Amino acid sequence: MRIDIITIFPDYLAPLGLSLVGKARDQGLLDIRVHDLRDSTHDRHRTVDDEPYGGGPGMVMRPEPWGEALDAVLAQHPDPLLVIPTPSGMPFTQSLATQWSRRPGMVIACGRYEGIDARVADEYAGRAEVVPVSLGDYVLAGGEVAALAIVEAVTRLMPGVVGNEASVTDDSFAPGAMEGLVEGPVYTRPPEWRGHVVPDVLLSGDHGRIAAWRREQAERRTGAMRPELLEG
Ligand code: JDQ
Repeated sequence: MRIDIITIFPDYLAPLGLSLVGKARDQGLLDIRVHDLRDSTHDRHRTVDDEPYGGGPGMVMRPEPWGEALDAVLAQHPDPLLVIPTPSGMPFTQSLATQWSRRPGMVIACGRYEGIDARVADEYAGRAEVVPVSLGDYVLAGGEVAALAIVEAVTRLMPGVVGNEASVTDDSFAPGAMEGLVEGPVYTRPPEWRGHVVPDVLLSGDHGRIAAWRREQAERRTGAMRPELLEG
């Protein structure tokens, strides 16, 4: 999979050299390229922002550097997907992560300030699948943290990136795992730690009782933490 990330803070993406993602890159399963948006500016101050039309606080990212950077990068994608993190986007879900893990690649445009001039998304909608996405209902300072989360969620689902297939498909939100429930508690050794014990049932070896107990725990926790998931 080929992933291009465009940002004014390339160093923010340094963690993509670590852990699972870093290993997948070393193995050649993943080709991640981080681009500095300022390399697509042509004024002496490498300006990427300007005042918002209509007034108001903050600054908006100018369309011209985005146009130059995206033209170059999208030309290298046979089936282009342009992901734009923004608080006003559609929720980024496990379902999107699964769909995107089956694609040849994606381009992630990381904005800063109050976001990117809206004409950039309009321009590329004719040439790419443009998807504005939100990680959740809170406001980050820019798209970089969202890009890290998206890359990690997508790439861990690629064949060969995680050795243990069951640990991927059994996740809380994986389609078909415990449909619509969050995961219950998990335990490892020792059987007692600082007076806290592992529930007896997990040591019983009775796989039927264990499965039933886990389901009940998942339902209990879903009701406590995510009651909206139990509607319907
Ligand atoms: C950008 C900002 C005020 C945007 C600039 C680019 N889920 C999620 N939360 N926040 C973001 C995504 C996000 C993504 C990209 C971003 C925030 N900002 C800051 C500030 C209005 C709009």
